[in-house]
Formats: sequence, structure tokens, C-alpha cells
Amino acid sequence: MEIKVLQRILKANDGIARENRRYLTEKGIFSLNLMSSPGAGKTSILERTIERLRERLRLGVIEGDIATSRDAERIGRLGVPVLQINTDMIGGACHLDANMIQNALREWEPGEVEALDMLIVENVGNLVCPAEFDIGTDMSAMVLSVAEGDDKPKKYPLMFTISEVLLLNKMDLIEHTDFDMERFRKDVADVNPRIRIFPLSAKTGEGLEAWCDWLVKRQEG
Ligand SMILES: Nc1nc2c(ncn2[C@@H]2O[C@H](COP(=O)(O)OP(=O)(O)OP(=O)(O)O)[C@@H](O)[C@H]2O)c(=O)[nH]1
Ligand SMILES: [Mg+2]
Repeated sequence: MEIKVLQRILKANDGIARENRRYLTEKGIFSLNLMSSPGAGKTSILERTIERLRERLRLGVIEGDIATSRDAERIGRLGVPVLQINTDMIGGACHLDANMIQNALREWEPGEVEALDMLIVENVGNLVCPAEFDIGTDMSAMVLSVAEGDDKPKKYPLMFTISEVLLLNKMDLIEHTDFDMERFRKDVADVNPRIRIFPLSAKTGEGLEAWCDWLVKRQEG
């Protein structure tokens, strides 16, 4: 019985995700779902990415958090349109779903969405649940920080499986950890041989250029 209920929820979610994808595609907006556990560095990478790309692309951001508008304030300071979703207003979910994104897109002034080239959605910090819900973006990317450990791909495989890109953040800290890059790459390849890994540091800026260049090319198709 419970399984049937879950299947119904996921099926309804997938239908709305398809609508979101169609809506964004019709408007010529490339969209990205950015996921990670809390604190891996999603907002920091977003800030650095926006600084590099805002002259070339019209970017918009949807921020997902359980509570507070702190991340939206950080992104807003860079002068790009941003919307904050707080899931504690709607049951405290540990992830965004397609319905939340559809509602957020309706919140935007009509002209404002049309003007975008790229929409980046920062999902709620969680290494498990966000990967279970398609929100209707063109692609998914995940962040893992070296401080979280190299054993995560095998322990939490779903996010690694569904992501096209893995941003391996906090490389500036790697020498203070026991993170084994060889073992990590091998485990990631076992879980998802197609995923593209970008080692980087939002703090020092190392590796950011390679990621931004890749993203622009991916957006251009
Ligand atoms: N040393 C180091 N610290 C970093 C790096 N990137 C982010 N941080 C720090 O890590 C902490 C969390 O970064 P955020 O960007 O807020 O992480 P987040 O994934 O957006 O967190 P949530 O939205 O809460 O899930 C902050 O104190 C950042 O300054 C990095 O490359 N190196
Ligand atoms: Mg954040």
C-alpha cells in the first residue's frame, strides 16, 4: 500500500517536471539542478560561477532551503534575479519537487523569466532526497567536498548516478584530509562511468574556469 502511494507521488511529480522542462525549453532557458549535502559549497560555487558568467549569460537562480533566505541574499548581492523557496512553509521537505519549481516560476514577473538564458536551482542541502525528485531541469550537477570523505559514491550512489557533473570542492583542504583521489575516481566510475569530475575550490578559484567553460558549452548545446 505504502509503495503504491509513493509511486503515485513520484508519477505526479514526473508529470509536473515534464511541464517545467517544456516551459523552460520553449522560452530558450537552459536549466541546472545543483545538489549536495549541507555545506559542501553549492552557494559558494554558484557565487563564483555567476561572477564569471554574468557578462556572457543572463542568469537566474532559485534557492531551496528548509529555512532562511540567507542563500538568496548572497546571490541577490551579485545582481541576478533570485527566488527563495523555504520548505518549512510547506511541510519541511528535505528536497525540492517539481511542483515547488512550477510555483516559483509563476512567482516571477512574466518578462523576467523570458529574459533568462540560464536558470540554476540550488536544491536543499541533502545527499539523498533531492536525487529522488526530477524537478524538470535539463541537467543535474552535484557538489561533494573533499572534507566529506572519498567513500560517499558507494554509500550514497543515487545522486552520483543521476548527475552529469561532479564538482569536487574544497580542494584547498585536501592535504588536511585522508581523501584518496584514486579510490574516489574508481568508486565514482563504478557508480557512474559517464559523470564528468571537476576538482575545484570555491575559496581559491582553482578549477572554476574549466567548470564555467564546460557549462557555457553545454548550454550552447
Ligand atoms: N576551505 C573552503 N571552504 C569552502 C569552500 N567552498 C565553500 N566553503 C565554505 O563552506 C561553508 C559552506 O559553504 P556554502 O557554499 O554555504 O555551502 P552550501 O552547500 O551552499 O550549504 P547549504 O546551502 O547550507 O546546503 C562556508 O563556510 C564556505 O565558506 C572551498 O572551496 N574551500
Ligand atoms: Mg547554500
